[in-house]
Amino acid sequence: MLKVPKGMTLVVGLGISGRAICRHLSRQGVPYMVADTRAVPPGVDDFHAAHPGVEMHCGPLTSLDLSEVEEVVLSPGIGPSTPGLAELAGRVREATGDPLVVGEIALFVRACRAPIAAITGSNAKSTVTTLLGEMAREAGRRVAVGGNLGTPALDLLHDEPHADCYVLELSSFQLETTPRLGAETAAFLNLSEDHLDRHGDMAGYRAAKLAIFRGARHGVVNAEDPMTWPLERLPAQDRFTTRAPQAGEWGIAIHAGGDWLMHGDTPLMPVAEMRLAGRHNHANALAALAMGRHLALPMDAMCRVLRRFTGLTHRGEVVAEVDGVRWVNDSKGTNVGAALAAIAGLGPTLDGQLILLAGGMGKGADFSPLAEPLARYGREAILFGLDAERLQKALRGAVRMTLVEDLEMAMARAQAIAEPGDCVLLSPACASLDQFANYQERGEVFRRWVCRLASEDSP
Ligand code: UMA
Ligand code: ADP
Repeated sequence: MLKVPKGMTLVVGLGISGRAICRHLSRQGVPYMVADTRAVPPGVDDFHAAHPGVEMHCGPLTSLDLSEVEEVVLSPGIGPSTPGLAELAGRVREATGDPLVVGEIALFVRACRAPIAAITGSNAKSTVTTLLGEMAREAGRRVAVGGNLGTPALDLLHDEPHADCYVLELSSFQLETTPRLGAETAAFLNLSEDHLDRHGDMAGYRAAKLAIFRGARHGVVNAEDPMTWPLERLPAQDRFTTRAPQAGEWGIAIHAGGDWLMHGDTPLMPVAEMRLAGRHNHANALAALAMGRHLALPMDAMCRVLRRFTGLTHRGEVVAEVDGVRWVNDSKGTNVGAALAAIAGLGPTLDGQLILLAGGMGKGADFSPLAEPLARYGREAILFGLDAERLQKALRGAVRMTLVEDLEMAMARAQAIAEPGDCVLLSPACASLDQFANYQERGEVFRRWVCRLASEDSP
């Protein structure tokens, strides 16, 4: 059994976060070694080259003696109940009283000197994080944006040390190992089924996400989703809704003959001026506005961003309109909650009907919540991939359905049945891994196909 020497920190995971943690500890002069549960983790050689002399252990953590370890810093992909770590639960570091096992974000909090704006939720994290970052930039702030979105939080500290605000997208995996975030403003956007293999059940998943509010000065929650409400009283809190807002809430109401984004009874801007489509994206805008206002960003700068922000690729992205049919790539709709929001969000904005392309690896989820909005807005659901039949069973009676082999066949079928005013929406409610490398590749296949269709169509 390999003993981690006294005073030595153990970094677990050799992925993007693990490497960022190692770079950070090296800069801080903290002695550490690295472990990865895989026998041959990708990129070992690069790691040795970048960190000569750092000891590495590959394989089960149960073959490590951690009795005298100084601290264990986990990558998000490795849970605290991984064999070999579970025994450390509840133990604290003598020197500081902090939990012995933490994650990357705990190190970030210790080293960060500027306010943190943090965003979590089952869906829409990346969109709201990017929107808020753009709003802060538009307001002239020096802002650094990252976290689960891509650039590890610890790299931001190094790359942008003089930022006056850090905007972080945080996953339940990252929050689970963050004892106290102490955010200036923290948003919990929505909660729907995901990652249950890691968190056990919805209660465990929610508890992990609620950690975003620990030590927060201001919280932003979804008025329509009580699961996002903190258990403790925060110094200040805002609520957003897609309905008419109550006093103090952020919402949507009729003003001057159209729908407007509102703060209480103050109209902010017409929804029609936003480039992002769908009710779900209006909710995302309201969440970003609520956080931005707490950070004292001017409303006119924030609204300018909403007027030009077209969204992130693969998230409700309008690829083209061909013969009056809108083709929307929402390949990032990898779970039922996301697809539900996309269908229910886009449905009411259409002159025609919705043609849904869905399927892939369903991760055991219950697809039945999709039946109601499809019954209301759907022309047809075209189903492909591993769980097409499970989807078909769950949607029986709600909407017309066709089963096909793959996405390209689904698109050909959609083209054949679409009528002007319709929207063809790829929001699969499933992971892509049965037929694609990842959701990005699935979205690219969709985009290429639509672009070809659009170019054939042009004279
Ligand atoms: N792994 C092992 N053994 C180890 C370490 C990792 O088997 O010892 C496996 C994990 O189970 C996982 C993979 O390796 O399948 C990657 O895990 P990691 O923790 O090393 O991941 P990173 O490369 O550090 O990337 C992480 C986030 N990934 C995860 O949380 C799984 C990235 O989010 C994030 O962009 C990055 O940190 C920077 O912050 C990705 C993600 O899928 C996009 N996140 C999930 C989501 O959004 O739903 C939470
Ligand atoms: P995340 O980073 O949480 O995965 P993204 O911003 O990448 O979130 O969006 C992922 C998917 O979530 C989108 O493709 C869309 O299907 C769905 N989505 C967008 N806004 C919302 C919302 N307000 N509520 C629920 N789902 C949403």
